[in-house]
Amino acid sequence: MPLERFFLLDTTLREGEQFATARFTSAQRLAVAEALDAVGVEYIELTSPAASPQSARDLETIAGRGLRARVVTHVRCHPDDARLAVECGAQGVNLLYATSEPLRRASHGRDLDQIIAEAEVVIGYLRQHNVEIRFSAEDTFRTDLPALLRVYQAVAAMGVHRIGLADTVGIATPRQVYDVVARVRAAVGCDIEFHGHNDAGCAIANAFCALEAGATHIDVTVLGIGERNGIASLSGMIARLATLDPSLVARYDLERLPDLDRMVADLVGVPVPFDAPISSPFAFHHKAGLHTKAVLRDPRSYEVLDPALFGRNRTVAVAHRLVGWHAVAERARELGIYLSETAARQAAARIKALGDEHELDSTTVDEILYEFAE
Ligand code: HCA
Ligand code: CU
Repeated sequence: MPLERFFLLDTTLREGEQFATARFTSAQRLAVAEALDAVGVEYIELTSPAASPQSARDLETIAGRGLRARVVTHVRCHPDDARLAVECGAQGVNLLYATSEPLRRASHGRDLDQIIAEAEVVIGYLRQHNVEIRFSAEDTFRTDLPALLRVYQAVAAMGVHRIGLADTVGIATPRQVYDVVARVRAAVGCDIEFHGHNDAGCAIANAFCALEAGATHIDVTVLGIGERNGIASLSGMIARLATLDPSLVARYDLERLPDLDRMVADLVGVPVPFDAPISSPFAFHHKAGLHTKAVLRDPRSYEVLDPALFGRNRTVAVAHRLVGWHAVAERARELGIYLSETAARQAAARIKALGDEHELDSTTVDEILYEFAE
């Protein structure tokens, strides 16, 4: 059954470098690779060594570092690039060839027979070297299914370890991903990788459906950074899986995720997004009275993820006019003050009235609580 055997391939150092504000120095590339390795992702994908001389040197350094993760590089399906990848010591080579009609026209102009013939040369070369080989059809979801299956079956017969499905333009729907992956799953025996962009906000949902349909490898980046608005995020994918069953992600060092997200956010000069699963400053923050009442009684009422799993704490907001008396009483307890229910209700009423007048801060609220102390 799917979900039991899956691998995360982090491509922050390839797809992530394609993010508008990303430019990692060699030292930063190494630091990101080591941080990813410490979290425990199974694969780390690096920019093609053909991209620039420093990219080739960085691949050599990181692939030679003895990380637990497999270090793979992402290259065009071209003999020169494949050779360079092998020479730099990559442990895996992720080949890419555009198969959709719009991209074939705008990009390389080859037909399917030519694509398959060129793939055979490159895959034949790589098979003589000790590397994991993946072949991905760029823009999979705008490629017609018979053409797609033909390409995948051809490269599977050439002995690739994995084929890749890429939602390059972020157009696929979760159901479509499920259906296409299931069709591909039935047609080839090798592993299946999914790479999904977030243009329509479906990257994580699509990646999850791919897993449900039998994909084995999911591409992610830290915070989801990548071309345009990026792909599925590492923390998002982990959150998605952990809500089903924390044991699915128990092999990762989850407490490192918030730091890793902050580190990459700093490197590319953005804040950790407010809607980032796990790492958002507000991911475990509760505000409205109804929510705080229930969550203080039983965290599972409004939390599907235990913040402690990720080394985070729950926070309960009191300095606002939506506050409820339970939250007020809890804040008083934190301050070492005892408030009866009546006093807590009165304090809450005062906070609400003040909150109608202006913004509140926690110092003001604490002062009110001290006033009501018995
Ligand atoms: C791109 C390439 C890619 C490749 C994905 C893959 C995409 O930058 O256009 O190798 O599977 O989204 O198609 O990132
Ligand atoms: Cu991509």
